Amino acid sequence: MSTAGKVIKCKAAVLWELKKPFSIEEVEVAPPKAHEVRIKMVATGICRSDDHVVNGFLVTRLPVILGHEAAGIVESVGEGVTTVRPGDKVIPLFVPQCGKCNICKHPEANLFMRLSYTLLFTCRGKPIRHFLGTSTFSQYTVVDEMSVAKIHADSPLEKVCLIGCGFSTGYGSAVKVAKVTQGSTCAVFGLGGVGLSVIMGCKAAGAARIIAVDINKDKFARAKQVGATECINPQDYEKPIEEVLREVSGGGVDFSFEVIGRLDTMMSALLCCQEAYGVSIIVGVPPNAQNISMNPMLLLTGRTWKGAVFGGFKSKESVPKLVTDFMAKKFPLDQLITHVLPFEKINEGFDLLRSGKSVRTILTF
Ligand code: COD
Ligand code: ZN
Repeated sequence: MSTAGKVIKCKAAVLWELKKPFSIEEVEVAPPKAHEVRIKMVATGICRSDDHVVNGFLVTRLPVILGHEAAGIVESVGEGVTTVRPGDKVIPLFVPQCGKCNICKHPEANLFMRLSYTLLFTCRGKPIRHFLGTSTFSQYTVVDEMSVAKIHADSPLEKVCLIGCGFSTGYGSAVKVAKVTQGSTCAVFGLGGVGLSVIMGCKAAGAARIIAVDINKDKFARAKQVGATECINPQDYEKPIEEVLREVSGGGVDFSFEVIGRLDTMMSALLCCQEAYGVSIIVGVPPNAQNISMNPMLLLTGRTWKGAVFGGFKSKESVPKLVTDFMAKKFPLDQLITHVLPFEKINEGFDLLRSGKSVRTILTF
């Protein structure tokens, strides 16, 4: 029997309070209104940013259904929806692309807009908040049409869900934001799932040397597997890591990436790039409301310092292409997936992330 037009009762992981485990609850999911799409979730990744909400580092109103890195199948669509149909495989987009605003029309920019949904989910009679316009920790979710991309009908959803956040954020930072060049030397600070994806991007762009930097040496084997040519642990040196990197690169790297989310490493990444032409990219999300004080001379000499969300990709047009590139084996995703768990074990998945044991855990529905 068709569920279109009806409220769906299903399971979702609700966060009622900060720093508490998720609770698997029965929720009610409203039918999609005009220009909205209801999706049956198939797989969702657990991203550091979801955990940043749980620990209060990223501020969102509660109770909420988190999750923003996923893939699923369209269940039904609201009036006026033209770009997806029931049965299509899709990836929800936490960075929507409307195609009409100044940001979307700019050739180099992507849109980062907070859509406000209020009454899509209810649980025990209470409204539950949406997160980043996606809320993928639920068997069904509703998103705006500008927050969903149709992908190839044969794509493996339990893998390509990573294209919804972590992979694209890292890979795009290298190929699209930095525009890494053939034969260049790159330094990547932080070897989580996003940092590893930066390495894949540097490799795809033809970098000759990719220097991976992390204080956890257990991350080095996987970094080498995906393309790092050297690995450095800052704790093995007396002098600051930027000096070490300037020395080993003969005066400074061409491209550096901060993929940790710390102010001190953002500064080190800037300082390790070549003073006259180095490019440094901020990928990690910094702690809420903190500032860096810096000497403008560092930029006056010729360095470039930039950042972007979602690897600078325009989401709705780029995600389907990234999926076909993955299917054409242009980059791997398997090395990023360390654990696969049933959705109900979401709290176990978060524990793995917090203990540093996982790169990415995929929850399957
Ligand atoms: N020096 C070197 N390495 C360090 C240091 C240090 N001082 N401190 C920690 N590290 C290492 C850790 O050992 C770890 O290996 C790595 O840094 C960080 O990895 P993870 O697993 O915590 O993080 P990731 O790869 O999942 O990436 C998360 C970011 C930190 C980049 C996070 O800010 C993010 O997801 N950014 C994406 C930006 C974005 O668009 N966000 C919006 C939605 S997600
Ligand atoms: Zn994310």
